[in-house]
Amino acid sequence: MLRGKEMHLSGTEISKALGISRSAIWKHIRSLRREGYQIEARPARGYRLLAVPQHPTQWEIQADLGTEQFGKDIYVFSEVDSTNVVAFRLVMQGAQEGTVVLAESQTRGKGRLGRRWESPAGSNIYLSIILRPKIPPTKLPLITLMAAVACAEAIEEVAGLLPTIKWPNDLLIKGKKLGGILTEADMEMDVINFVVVGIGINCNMTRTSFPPSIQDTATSLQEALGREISRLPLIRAILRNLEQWYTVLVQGRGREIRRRWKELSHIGGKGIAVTFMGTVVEGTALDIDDDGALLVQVGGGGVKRIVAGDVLVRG
Ligand code: BT5
Repeated sequence: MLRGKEMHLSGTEISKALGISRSAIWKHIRSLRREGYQIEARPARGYRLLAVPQHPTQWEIQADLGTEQFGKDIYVFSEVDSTNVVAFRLVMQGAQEGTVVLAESQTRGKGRLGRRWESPAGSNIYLSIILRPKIPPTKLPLITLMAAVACAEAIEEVAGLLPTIKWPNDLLIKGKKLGGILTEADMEMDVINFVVVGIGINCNMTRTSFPPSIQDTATSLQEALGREISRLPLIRAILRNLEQWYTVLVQGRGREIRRRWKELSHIGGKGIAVTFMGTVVEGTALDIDDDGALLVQVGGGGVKRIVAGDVLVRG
């Protein structure tokens, strides 16, 4: 209603036109501001729109989404500590499965094991989604793998580039890190209460805008394509693909995820070293098993099963 208006619109006018109370209007204005809309509020005059956000909004994403459940509720913020942290808070407030949190920037973007995810403003995707899978906790690693597959396919659909996946959570282009996935769960011995899957994808960043520490190892879609990409269709494609692959997972068809994951795997058959909490396993990446664990052929003909760690590809 405020779009294209030079003058202020009073609370009474808006309230009449939309049939909602003035306090409801104020609540909406506050949530629009959190999304990056600049709205002036003057006591005797009302509201005036000064600037709209440059990033995809909740309504734009939902307009042509085509999912059943994922993205029914979407929260978009200009800046948060971490979208995963916000998603955890929303679960405590009763958020439903498929609720999405997006931010333009993160002040404490999280990688795995306490590492940091660089999250500058205005150019990338930082997205978290709340899931309540009815699967045994042993199958949890499959969530990360299915999310990696869904993101790789979404990127191919929208940008025409198919990333490879490095176990367990890296999306790579030409061996450089384009994105990462952080799966965090709240669980008990034999039941998963909920899961938050956090996805970071570098979209419109140039090499020099990466911090020096990751300039040689990170890449973005803009770098790979030589042009900027629009984030809106990519966000939609990610949510659609996630919903499809998640359905495959909860229907117990993990084998299909495993098969697709292997086609996209960056490490199959390669010499690797996997590090986890100070221990290193060296060998050849063989496969993943039905629970998403990595199987490594080690010296002497043995096979080690690895459930967590960082992979270094030797060649
Ligand atoms: C990851 O961790 O790859 C998981 C990243 C998940 C980020 C998303 S953004 C939305 C959601 N909210 C969050 O707070 N997090 C999730 P890991 O495998 O531990 O990789 C971290 C390492 O990647 C760092 O130690 C750096 O070396 C490198 N890195 C950091 N930021 C990067 C970036 N923007 N692009 C490429 N590499 C990066």
